[in-house]
Amino acid sequence: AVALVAMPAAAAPAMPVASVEPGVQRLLPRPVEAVATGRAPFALGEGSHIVARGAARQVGDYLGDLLRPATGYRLPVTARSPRRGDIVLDLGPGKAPEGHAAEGYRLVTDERSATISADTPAGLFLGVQTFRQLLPAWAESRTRVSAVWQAQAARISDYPRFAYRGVMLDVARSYLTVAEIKRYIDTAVLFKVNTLHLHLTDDQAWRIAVTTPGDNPSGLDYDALTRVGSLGGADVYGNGNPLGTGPAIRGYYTQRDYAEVVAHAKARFVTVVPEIDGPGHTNAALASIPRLNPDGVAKPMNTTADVGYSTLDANSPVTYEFLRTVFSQLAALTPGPYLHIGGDEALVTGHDNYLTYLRQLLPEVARLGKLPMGWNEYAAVDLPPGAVIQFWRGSTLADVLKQVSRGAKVVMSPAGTTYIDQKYDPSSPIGLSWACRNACDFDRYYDWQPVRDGLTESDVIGVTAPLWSETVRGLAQAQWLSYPRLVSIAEVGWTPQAGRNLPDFTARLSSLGSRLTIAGVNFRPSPAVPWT
Ligand code: TNX
Repeated sequence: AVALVAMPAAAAPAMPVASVEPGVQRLLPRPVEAVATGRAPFALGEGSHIVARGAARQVGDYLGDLLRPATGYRLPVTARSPRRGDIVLDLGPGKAPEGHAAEGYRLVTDERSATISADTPAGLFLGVQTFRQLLPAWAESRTRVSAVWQAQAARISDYPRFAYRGVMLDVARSYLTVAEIKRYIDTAVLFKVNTLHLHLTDDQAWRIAVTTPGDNPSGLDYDALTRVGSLGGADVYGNGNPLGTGPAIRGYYTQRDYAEVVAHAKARFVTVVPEIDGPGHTNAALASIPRLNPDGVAKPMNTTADVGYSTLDANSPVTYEFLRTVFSQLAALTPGPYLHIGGDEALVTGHDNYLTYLRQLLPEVARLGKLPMGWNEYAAVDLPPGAVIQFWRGSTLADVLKQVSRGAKVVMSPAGTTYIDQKYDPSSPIGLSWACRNACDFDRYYDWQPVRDGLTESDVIGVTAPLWSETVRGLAQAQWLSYPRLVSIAEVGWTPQAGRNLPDFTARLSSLGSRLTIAGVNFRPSPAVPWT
């Protein structure tokens, strides 16, 4: 993908990349416990195998695919007893740090082997991301490099602070291809992000195909959601702007496309959380299906960035027939536990209608065997235990706390410290600036406490960085706004609060530039980082 706007390219490393000493001091996010043991380093060689048995094989194959291009080694995934220079994926009960079976892992590197142990394949996968960062940045190269493939001798014991470590892509305001979403995932997992929230629908566009069901009492034309509703996007720049309009902004996912994204994510232990926003943020649906409107007349498509003017009709049975069809097809495409119902900024719905809408939709989500997730406004109604509230602003805090006391959980996305669609500073060519002004670099997104506002550590299941896309066109721009700030949020989600501090994080970021450059990932070389 080519950036359509002149923006600073990824930093040219100031020093030769090979001089960067990878090691435990460089890891992102910072592990719970990591020591350099002072032994001889691990050396990957021509004869190295990846030793992985049973359910560990999937992770072994992933690691092999990752390392073969740069090293040119065969790296067969085998079940042999480990030899010197092998990478060992050791899967079994009791291997992870105690109490952290789900995603914890241990990693030991020395001249004998690199051994990752975990209770689950997910834990192995996370350990692999750490190991990857111990290797020279050239390991990210997609073409062969002659480098010394050593990893510092270390002993690491690690597990996440939160189980939900997310990023949100707003594919409604601007479309991303399946290939772009896959590449975006591939980079995010390097920082142990494990959830991809896809904002699939909004006022400007509808991106997911819904097939017309056999049971269609109102005779709704679901094909129109993509035939009509996918042709939009947030065209904030207007015609002729170098940021581009037209095809880059439009598009939709067939259910096959969508399943392909979900499968790619799943193979990387990433859960996809699909969002169908409502009752507000629904103009594209109202423009596609006339009968969703009380007067039976389709709304015009609207490609402005305006919000808060649209609503589904909470008092029409057609609305719920429509939602049942959409959410049941989405549930069938969703192996993960959550369906996100949106619920934000329903400014013309009316409070009673808003409550009516949620009280009809939430049982539907439960009937589909899923837990609901929604923006914090939706805490206005009683939620089932395990429901998740995505906290983006404090306006409904009393409702949030009440629902939490009844068993709801919280994902923190406070706009001022997680919205990676905001400009870094006024010179950023893309980005909005309502949630954060002037100084919105990685430091601000790093230096905050996700457990606050009367919430406790166990009320919060994690964090998400939303990348709203009114101003974003294509993968390179998405990456530019994400890096390095998504790394900040990833560490907020992974590393215990007491283990985090900004100067240390800044120092660790410095070697990331070369890694991202070699990986072909666009980023903003933030001036505060001494990029090496
Ligand atoms: C607010 S945050 C929105 C989105 C916009 C975003 C732009 C939230 C739940 N709603 O509709 O895209 O601001 O930054």
